[in-house]
Amino acid sequence: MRSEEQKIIYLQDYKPSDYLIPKTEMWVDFTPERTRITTDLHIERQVGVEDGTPLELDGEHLELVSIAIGDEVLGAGQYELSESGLKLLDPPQSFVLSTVVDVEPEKNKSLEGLYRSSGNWCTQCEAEGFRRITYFLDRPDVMSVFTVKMVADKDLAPVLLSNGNPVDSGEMSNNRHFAEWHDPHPKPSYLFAMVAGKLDKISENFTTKSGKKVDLNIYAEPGKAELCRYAMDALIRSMKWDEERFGCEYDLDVFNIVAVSDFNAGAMENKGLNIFNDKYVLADPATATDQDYALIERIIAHEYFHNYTGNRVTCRDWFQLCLKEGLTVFRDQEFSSDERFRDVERIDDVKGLRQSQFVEDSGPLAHPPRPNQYEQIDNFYTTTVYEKGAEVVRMLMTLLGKETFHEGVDLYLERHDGEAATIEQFIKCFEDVSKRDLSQFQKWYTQAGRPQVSYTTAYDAESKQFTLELKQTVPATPGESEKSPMVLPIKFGLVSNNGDDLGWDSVEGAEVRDDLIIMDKEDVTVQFHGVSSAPVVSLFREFSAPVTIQTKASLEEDLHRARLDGDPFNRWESLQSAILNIVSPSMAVDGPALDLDLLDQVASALSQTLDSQDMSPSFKALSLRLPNYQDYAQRVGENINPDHIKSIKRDVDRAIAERLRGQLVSLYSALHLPDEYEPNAEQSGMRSLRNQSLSLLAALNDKQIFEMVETHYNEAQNMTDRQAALAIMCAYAPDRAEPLLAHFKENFAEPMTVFDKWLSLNASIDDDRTIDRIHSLMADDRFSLETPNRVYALFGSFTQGNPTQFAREDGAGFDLIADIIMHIDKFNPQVAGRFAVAFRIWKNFESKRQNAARTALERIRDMENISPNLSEMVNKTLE
Ligand code: 0A1
Ligand code: ZN
Repeated sequence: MRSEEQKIIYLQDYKPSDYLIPKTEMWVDFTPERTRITTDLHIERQVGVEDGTPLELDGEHLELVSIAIGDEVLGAGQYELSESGLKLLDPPQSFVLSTVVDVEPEKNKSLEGLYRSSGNWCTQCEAEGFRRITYFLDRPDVMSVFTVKMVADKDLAPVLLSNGNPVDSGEMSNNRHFAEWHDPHPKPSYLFAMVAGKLDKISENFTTKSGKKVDLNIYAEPGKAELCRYAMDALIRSMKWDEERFGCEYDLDVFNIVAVSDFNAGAMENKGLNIFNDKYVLADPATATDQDYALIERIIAHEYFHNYTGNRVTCRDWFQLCLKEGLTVFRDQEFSSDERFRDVERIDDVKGLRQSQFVEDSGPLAHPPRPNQYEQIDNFYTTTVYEKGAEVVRMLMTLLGKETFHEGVDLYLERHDGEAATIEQFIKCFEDVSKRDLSQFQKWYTQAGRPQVSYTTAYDAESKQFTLELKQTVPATPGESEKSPMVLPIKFGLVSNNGDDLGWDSVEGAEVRDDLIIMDKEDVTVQFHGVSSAPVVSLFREFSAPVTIQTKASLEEDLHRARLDGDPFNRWESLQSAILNIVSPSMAVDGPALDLDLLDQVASALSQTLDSQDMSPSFKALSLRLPNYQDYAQRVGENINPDHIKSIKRDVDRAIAERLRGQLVSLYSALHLPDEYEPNAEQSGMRSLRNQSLSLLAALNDKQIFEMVETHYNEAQNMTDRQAALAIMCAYAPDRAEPLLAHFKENFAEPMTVFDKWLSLNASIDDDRTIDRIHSLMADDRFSLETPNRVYALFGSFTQGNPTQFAREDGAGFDLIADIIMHIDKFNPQVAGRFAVAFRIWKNFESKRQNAARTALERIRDMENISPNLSEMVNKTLE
């Protein structure tokens, strides 16, 4: 039952606020029982707004102690209180509103607003958490200059932090002390933050390009500060990179990061005081994998980059979320590409996009990067807003060229500095610098779904003419049946027999600039004149637009590109697509048997890549990651039986492993790493290649190989190798994994970040006893459904990494997740809403599994007192 009809918020209803709050002063008094917050809001009515217009401040879960305007205490009749806020009935034109409220952070398990994590107080205000701290106009286009004085017991909270610069601190009576912070940059309330508690820190400093010294501190729970060294290194590199690549210089005297162990999301870009989920900060070689290090680097950079793209220029309203998120993800991707191997980063990013955003786009939750309606904004922190948003920015760069693109970003940051902007204003900056009409391009922000592209080619040897016919269609998505063609920047090459790109004398039919075709219609025929021999066309190099290519290339063409394409992305892509094309007829439940002989040719192309002197170990490792379950499932599309897909995948992996056995064994044995562990791209690529070789060998299901895996585990000198060995065993030999899992728990799983790895490994095992196993893991003393990291580790790994058990035919996997979601929804609706995403693929299953999933979803939908977050997700999924 829907608890009440949800209110839908529409973009077209946006209206600027009647009142603004240019200045905010807060006094925050922390005690174990409650926190008392006294706030002075300096409020101004906007010019043109009528006298007598009421002011509606947001406020939730607040206990109002007193309220006054200036010296006048307000009485009943002057304001109205409700569950969602406080309404001043007839406020003056310009005034100071003083409120005193009490909140109870100890009881706040939603992890929004002010809450306690391991005894420390901290806040999370994006998107609408500030209203749980005090009454305010909690919307991003109301920006205020904040001054915050924090008071607490010296022993309970020796550290007191807020945004901006520290301006004062001192001792008080009764063992109490205070700290005052002032942030000179006007900011929306979602960027507000406070932390009070017992924390250790590491410190460094950074001198900006104009010579300003900035103090950098990373705080963590006592005893964990030394684990923040890599995060500090990543922060310093990010600050430097942002100056060099985007000209963005840090703008406060201090930059603080705090790592907390209870956090719904990854991290938060609060001005001058980033708060992080500690799994994205804490690392040492014994507890973190190479992948963890890379993620830490990315997320530290991402939050730091928000200082300009998000904080200095923020969003006018929450519909514009991808204005800050898409652009900032693009920036963090570029950072990693500059710091590591660009080609490998690109492939990894595209793999991630396909695994999450493509699935979202093809299901009931599809929406454009800039949606035009929502019920709960928390549900819109999606992969479409973030990752597709980043792809759209990348296409702008491809379309305009790097130089003009950067001029556009410079203009945007200058023109809108200190403002709350829109996508239209962003695009306008690029139109102004490029003098190009980008109105059609803007559809990427407003239209959901992914273009499907097909093509044909013809070469006429006599006239030396090469013809490329391209067609795009955008499939309907929920609520959007009519779609118009998108602008597709297609990076391409005409690959000759020997792998060189062929040139041409002239071209007609479309705008073609060097290696770029700009396709802006449904159908385009491009004629290249003067092409000296028949080419194999390589389209969407570097994955230059987020589309799906529908045309099935011949095996010969795929393998030609896999061997010789000058673009590493398409080399990698063509090998993957060769496998999927061979396998796809057999993927239907009643399809023909797999033609294993065809895989010989794939194996030989792969073997050539592995032998190549030109390719890096990380690229080779990526090539060895054969298409995974999700890749197969996306090919099948509908009527999916996960058991069938899994068994086909196993056959393919085994067939290729058999053909490459000798080479894989020698790759594994011959690669020697330096004694000292470094989490850099070079070393991690080498480890990845060894681990990937071993993983593919394990598909042989051979005792000798499993012994190699055991040795790999026992001799591992770092968490990357240890976890890899364990993951291989869990995937290929669950029985042999048991003693290793026990050993791992006994000897390594002391820090919670490693305990979480252990939980994930357990939940990934494809075995009918896994659900029972999960129940017993939940009984572990260290497990708690109230800590998001535990929940993500155990159940995220189950729903994402164990498709056969999550989507069991008897529905037990769906039921388990439904129970967990319903339980969590009672105290943390954000996390419950996020977990409901696991069901977005339910209509793709065969009918038995579909029915089981529907029953589970309906059970959630009908629960009593369902939160608005979860209700929106489940209803949309069921629609
Ligand atoms: N803005 C942060 C992530 C974030 C998103 C949503 C949150 O609550 C609904 C909290 C944090 C980022 O992009 O890093
Ligand atoms: Zn972000």
